[in-house]
Amino acid sequence: MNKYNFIKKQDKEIYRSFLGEEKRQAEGLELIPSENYVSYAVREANGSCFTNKYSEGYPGKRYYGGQDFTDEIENLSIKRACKLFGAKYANVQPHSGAPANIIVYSALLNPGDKILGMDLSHGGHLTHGHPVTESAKVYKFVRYKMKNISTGEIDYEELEKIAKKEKPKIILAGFSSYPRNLDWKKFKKIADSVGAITMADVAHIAGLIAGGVLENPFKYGFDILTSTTHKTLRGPRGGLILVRENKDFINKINKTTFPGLQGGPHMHSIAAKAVCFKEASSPSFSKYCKNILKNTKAMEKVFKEKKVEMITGGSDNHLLLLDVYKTFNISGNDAQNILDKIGITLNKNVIPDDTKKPLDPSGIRLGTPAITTRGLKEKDCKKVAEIIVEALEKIDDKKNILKLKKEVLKISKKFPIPKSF
Ligand code: DSN
Repeated sequence: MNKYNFIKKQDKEIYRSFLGEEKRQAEGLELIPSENYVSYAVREANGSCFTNKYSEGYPGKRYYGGQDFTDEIENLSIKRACKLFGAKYANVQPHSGAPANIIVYSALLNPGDKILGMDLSHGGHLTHGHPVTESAKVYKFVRYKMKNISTGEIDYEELEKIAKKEKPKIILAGFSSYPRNLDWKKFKKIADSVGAITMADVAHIAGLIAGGVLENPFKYGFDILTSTTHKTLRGPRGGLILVRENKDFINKINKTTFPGLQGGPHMHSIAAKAVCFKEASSPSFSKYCKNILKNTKAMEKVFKEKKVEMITGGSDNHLLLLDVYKTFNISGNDAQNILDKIGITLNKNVIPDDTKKPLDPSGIRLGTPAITTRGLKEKDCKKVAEIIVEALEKIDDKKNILKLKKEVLKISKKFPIPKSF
C-alpha cells in the first residue's frame, strides 16, 4: 500500500479517506468492467512534477516557456499511442472519454448534423447522444439496435436502411455495455455507401485491441478511434483520440481540443498515458488480455449452468450483462447493494428496452479486467461467479451473506493488488 506520508502529516481528514479506499480496494473484488488497477509506475507519473506545469498548445508550439520536457513527454506519448493502435496521428490531451467524443463531434460536424450510433439501452454510451447530454441539443442522433437480444447480433440491415435514409455525417460504432464484438467491416461498408465518417468509441476494449485479442477497427479502414485510457488499457484516467491517416481530421481535432474546448493539457496525465502505452505494448500485456477473455468465459459458464439470464447469451469480451430482475426477481440496484455488502463491486445497468428506470434497472454489469490484473485465474473466477449467484439467490439470508463476505475477503487476500506487472 502507498504510505501517503506527506498527506498523513498535513491532512488527517483526507488521509483517513485514502486509507479507507486503499482497504476497500484491497479487501474486495472489483468487477466494474470499466475499472482497473494501474501500476505504480503509472501512479508515479500521474503524481509527478508535471502536475505543476502549464503547457497550452502542442509540442513546439506552446504559449508559455519552460517546455523542453513537456514537449518530450507529449511527443513520446503521441508516438507510443500511434504505434500501439496503428494510427498516423494521435491527440493525447482529452481529459477523458466524454470530452474526446465531444471534441470529435465539434471538430467534424456542424450543429444539426446527424450521428448514427448504438441505442443507449442496447449498449451505447451517454455521450453517444443521450437526451440529457448537451451534445443531443446540438446534433441529431439516430439509432441502431441489436436484432436479436439473445445472441447480441446487431441489426445491420436496419442500420443500413437508417444510414441511407438519414445520411449521417458520422457512423459511430462503440459501446459501454455490449458483451459482443461489432463487425467493423460491415460498419465501414455501410458508412462508405453513404459517405459517412467512421468513428469507433473503443473506450471499453482499447486494452483488448492493444493486446491483440480483439480486432482493431483501423484494420477495416475506420477513420477515428476515441477512447479512455483507464479501462482495459490500464492507464491513468484520461482520454485519447486516434486518427488513422486523414491529416485534415487531426488538424481540426487538434484545434478543437485546444483552444476550442480545453485549456492547459494535464501533462502529468499525458506522462502517465505514455507509461501505460509502453506497458500495453509488452508481451505480458497481451497475456493479460488473453486471461481477461478466458476469465470472462469462465464466469459465463457458471452463469449458464445456474440458468442466469445473460443479455446476448454470454460474452466475447471482458463484460457480462445479467438480467437479475428476470432471474432472481430483484432489481439491479438491490443486487448491486447486496453484493457491495459482501465486498463485490459491480454496477446496476439498464438492459435492452428496459421496462424499469435507469436508477433502478433490471440488470447488473460486471467484468474481469481488474480481477485479472490481480491474478485471478479461471477457477477463481468461477468461484466468484458462484458467490454472486448464491448472494443473489439468498438475498435475505443474513448469516449466508456474512459467510460469503468472508469468502470474498479470503480470495482478496490471496490476490493482493500488484504494483507492477
Ligand atoms: N462510466 C464508464 C463505464 O463504466 O462504462 C463509461 O463512461
